Amino acid sequence: MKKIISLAMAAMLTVGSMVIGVSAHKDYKSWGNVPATDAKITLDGKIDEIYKKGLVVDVATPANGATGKAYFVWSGSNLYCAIEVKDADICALDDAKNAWEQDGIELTYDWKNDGSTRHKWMVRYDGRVTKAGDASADAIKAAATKADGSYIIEMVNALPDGVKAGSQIGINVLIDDMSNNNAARGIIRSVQSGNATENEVAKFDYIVLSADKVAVEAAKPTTPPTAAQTADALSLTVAAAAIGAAGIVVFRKKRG
Ligand SMILES: [Ca+2]
Ligand SMILES: [Ca+2]
Repeated sequence: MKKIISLAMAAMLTVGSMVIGVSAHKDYKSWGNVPATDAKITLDGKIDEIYKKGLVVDVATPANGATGKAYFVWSGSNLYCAIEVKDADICALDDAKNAWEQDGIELTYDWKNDGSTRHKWMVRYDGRVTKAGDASADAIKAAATKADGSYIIEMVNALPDGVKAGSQIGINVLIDDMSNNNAARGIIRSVQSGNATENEVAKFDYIVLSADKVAVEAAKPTTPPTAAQTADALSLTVAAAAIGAAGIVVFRKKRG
């Protein structure tokens, strides 16, 4: 009886916490599911095909010159994020300036999605990384490529212990957009980061690591597969035999 009462109380507590919410942070919105993949991803500052099957988020609010797209997939114990930035005025980098006063991106994860930690990295368009908050520099690897009017920053983080399929991760992404020879600065956020400034971790929205897997589609063959060729040859033989047999019948009828 005692056990039944304990179970009933546990059930009531569970229902209660679901109604009240475990923490306010979890009441914010999901950016969406980040699919898993077994595809090989090369950290080279280029958008691998598999990213296009991932979670894709616009980084374009408020509009302020630069815009971007952020791609997310996860694989094994790694979370990948690639951000492609369109920036018509990419200013020269200057080591004397702060990282956030250079063209580049800022990526922040709250691994427990409870507002308790702020793991932030600022990556400039040449791939240089500056850490902030609770982040360590070796928790991220980054590569970058730059073209006329655009750059790509590709990053991979090892997932901390306990972060797995089903986990929610608080997140904020923004683009630091300098213009006019570094004289002016704009910040471009993802729409989903609109609730919070870059350091208000407790207000972050979140991503969800999905168990669903995505794969790159196999390239279409340029010649028909062997099995189809064999089938075609076989049906031609059957057709020829049928014509032959019909020919014999006709011939016999004429003779008869
Ligand atoms: Ca790549
Ligand atoms: Ca710029």
